[in-house]
Amino acid sequence: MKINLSKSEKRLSLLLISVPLVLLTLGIYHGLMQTLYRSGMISQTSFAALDYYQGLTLHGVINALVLTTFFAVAFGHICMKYYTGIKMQLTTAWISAIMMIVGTILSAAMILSGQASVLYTFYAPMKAHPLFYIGNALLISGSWVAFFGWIGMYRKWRREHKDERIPLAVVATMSNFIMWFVCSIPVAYSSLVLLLPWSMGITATVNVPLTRTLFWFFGHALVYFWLLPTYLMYYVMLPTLAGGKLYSDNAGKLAFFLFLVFSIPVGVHHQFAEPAITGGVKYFQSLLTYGVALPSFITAFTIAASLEYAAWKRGDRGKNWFSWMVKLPFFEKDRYLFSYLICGLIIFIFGGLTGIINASYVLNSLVHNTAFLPGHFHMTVAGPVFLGIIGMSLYLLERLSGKEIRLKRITNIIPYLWTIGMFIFSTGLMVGGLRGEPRRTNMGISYMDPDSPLYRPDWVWTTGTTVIGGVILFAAAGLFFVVLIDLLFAKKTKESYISFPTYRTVHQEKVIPFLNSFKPWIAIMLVLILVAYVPAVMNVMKYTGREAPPYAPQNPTPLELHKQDLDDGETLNLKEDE
Ligand code: HAS
Repeated sequence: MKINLSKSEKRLSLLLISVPLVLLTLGIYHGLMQTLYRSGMISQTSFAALDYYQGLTLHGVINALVLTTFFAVAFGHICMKYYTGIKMQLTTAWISAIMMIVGTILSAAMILSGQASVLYTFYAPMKAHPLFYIGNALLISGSWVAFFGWIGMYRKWRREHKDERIPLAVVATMSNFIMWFVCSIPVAYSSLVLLLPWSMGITATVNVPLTRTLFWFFGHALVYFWLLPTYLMYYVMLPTLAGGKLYSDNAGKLAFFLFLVFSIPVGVHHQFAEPAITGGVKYFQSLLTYGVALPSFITAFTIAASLEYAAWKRGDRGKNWFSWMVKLPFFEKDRYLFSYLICGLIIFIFGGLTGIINASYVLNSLVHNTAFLPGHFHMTVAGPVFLGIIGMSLYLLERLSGKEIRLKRITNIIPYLWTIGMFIFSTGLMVGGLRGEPRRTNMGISYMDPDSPLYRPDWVWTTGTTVIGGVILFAAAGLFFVVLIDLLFAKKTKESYISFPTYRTVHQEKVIPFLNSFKPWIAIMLVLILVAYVPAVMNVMKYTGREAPPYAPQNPTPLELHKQDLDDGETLNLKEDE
C-alpha cells in the first residue's frame, strides 16, 4: 500500500530525519577519537580544541539521545499515519519538533562551549550549565508532545474500528511512547527541580544518590525506547523483506506489551554498586531484569521462525538446522534494508547475552564500570538500533524525496562492514574490561602512557583492537555519508510517497482481547513500578549521607571551595602540585 504525505507532513518528516543525521558527523568523529585516546595514540587531555570529556559527552548525547529521540518521533509520525490511515496532528507535531530542535541546540551549545562535560548520564555532583538541563528537558518533553498527538489519532482509529485487531506497528509505537512518557517524568523532575536550581546556585547541595536513582528509573527504559522502533521493523517489515511471512502477530504484541511492563522497574541494575540502596531491592530488580529479557527471547524465536519460513519459500530444503540461514537475501541490492536489519539482529545476539551477564547481581561486580560495559552496549545501541535507524532513514529519505539511491551496492555493503568493525571493536573492549580496563577514562595520559607509573602493557593489544574496530566503523559510517550526499544530489525521478513492506502472518490468528488493549498492561506496569521503586526511593532518602555541593568535571574540589581559594589569593597551580 502506498500513501501520500501532505507538504507539511513531508517537510516535518524530512526535518526530523535530517537534523540528527547532520549532528551524527560529530557523534561519529568523537567515537573514533575515543579509541585513539584510550589506546594512547593520543596522549593528551584534548585534541582539536575539544577535551576528552567534552568529546565523550558529545558522542553520548548526540548518538544516544538526539539521534534516537528524533528518529523515534519521525518514524512514529509516519507509522501512526501509515497504519491508522489518519492524518498527522500537525500542530502538536510542529510544536514538538521545534521544542526538540531548540533543546538540542541549547544542549549542544553548552557542550561545545565546554560548560557541560558531564556525559550523557549527567551524574551529580558534576555540574553543567543550567541551559544544558533545560535543553535536555526540552528535547524530552518535545517528544512527549508528539506522543500526545498520537493518542488523539489512536482514539479516533479505535472509535472507527471497534472490534478490529490493533495494527502491530501501532502497538509498538504506542507502547514505546507510553513507557517513554512514564519513565521520563522522574528525570524531568530531577533535571528541573533538583539539578537546575542547584546548578544556578539557588540551592547549595543536592542528594546525589537520589538524582542517580531518578536517572536510572529513566535510563534503562531509555535503552528500550531506542530499541523498539527497530523491533517494529523486525516484526512488521523484515519477514516480507526476507520473502516470507511473520510467524505470529500475537507473539509480537506480547513482546511489546512485556516491554511496557518490564522496561522501567529494572533501573536499579545500573546501581548494584550504589551504597544507599539495600541488597533486597537490588536482588528484586535483578530478577525483574531477567523478565525484561523475555520479550527479546520471544523476538529471537519468532523472527528466526519467520526467517526460516522465508528461506523455505526461497528454496531451502532444510538439509540441516542452519541451512536456512544462508538462503536469505543478504546481498540483494534492491532490498538493502534487509541487510541493515539482519546485521543488527546478528550483532544483538551478543549484545543481549552480555546484557544477561551484566544483570547477574554477582557477575556485575566483575564488569561494572569496566570497558566490558561499552562492549555490551555498542552491540545493542550501536548494533540493531543504529543500523535500523540509518537503514530506515535511507529508505524513508528515498521515498520522501522521490529520488533513488544510486550507490546501491555500497549501501548494501555498509552494514556488513559495520558488523565486522563492531565485533572487533567490542571484543577489544570486553576482553579489556575483563582484565580491568576502566570505562570513561582517558587512558592515553595514564595507563597507556609508557612513561607513566600506571602503565599497563597488558592492555596494549585490547585497546589496539578497539582502534582497528573503530577505524572500520568510521569507514562504514563514512560510506553511509557518501551514499547520503549522493542521494541529495540525485535527480527526482518519481512522486514522493510512503510504502512499507508490511507482513502477512503464517497462521490465521484469533484476536486475543488481552493482547488487543493497552489498559491491562498499563495497570500491571504501574503496580510493578510501585513495588520496585517505592523501596528504592525510600532507601536513598534514608541512607544518603550529606548532600553534595557542585563540582566542575575537571576539578576534584567543590566549586565553592575552589572559588574561595582563588579569592584568598591561593592560586591552584595544578602543574606544580603534581
Ligand atoms: Fe544493557 C548497561 C542489562 C539490553 C544498552 N545497557 C547498559 C548500558 C547501555 C545499555 C547503554 O543488568 C550502559 C549504561 C551506562 O552508561 O552506564 N541490557 C541488559 C539486559 C538486556 C539489555 C539484561 N542494553 C540492552 C539494550 C540496549 C542496552 C537493548 C540498547 C539498545 N545493561 C544491562 C545491565 C547494565 C546494562 C545490567 C548495567 C551494568 C552496569 O554495571 O553498569 C536485555 O534486554 C537483553 C536481551 C536480549 C537478548 C538477545 C535476543 C536476540 C535477538 C536476536 C536473534 C537473532 C536472529 C537472527 C533471529 C536475550 C532478538 C538469526 C539469523 C541469522 C542469519 C543468524
